[in-house]
Amino acid sequence: MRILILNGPNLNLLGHREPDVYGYETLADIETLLRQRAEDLGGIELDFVQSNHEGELIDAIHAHRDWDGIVINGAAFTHSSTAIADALSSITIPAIEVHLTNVHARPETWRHHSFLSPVTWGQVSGFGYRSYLAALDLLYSRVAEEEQNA
Ligand code: CA2
Repeated sequence: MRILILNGPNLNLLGHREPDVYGYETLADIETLLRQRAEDLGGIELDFVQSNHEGELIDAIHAHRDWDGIVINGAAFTHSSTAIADALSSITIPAIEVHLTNVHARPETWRHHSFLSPVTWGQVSGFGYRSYLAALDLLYSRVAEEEQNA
């Protein structure tokens, strides 16, 4: 099983700025936790891509379209990018939208709308780094079940 973990703009700064909002874990810490979890689940192959550029995120979605699933934190592009939404609609594998913070509880109302939610399997929002771990578990469970039923 192969899962892409895709992270959008500014998430490379995680752990270094605004830890009260986004937590103390760096993106490298989250990668380590996900790799441990992937191993516990029986050796899921993970690829990690972070970019501050919309087109590079779209290229990563296209390049992994024959993988088994995508965990995506689109960061601010979540709230603006019809192009990333189109890229997710153009592939057939399931994607889960994740957010460290509960975007619906944030004071900025522009964070309450997601262009990605309508084209993803679902959203995990508000659990810090645990949002990523939950999304990996959910994708694993779905793909493993589909493989068993095939
Ligand atoms: O809660 C999330 O995971 C977000 O996707 C994070 C985005 C924000 O625009 C979304 O509304 C919710 C922001 C990522 C910015 O990352 C930073 C990391 C460290 C310091 C400052 C920003």
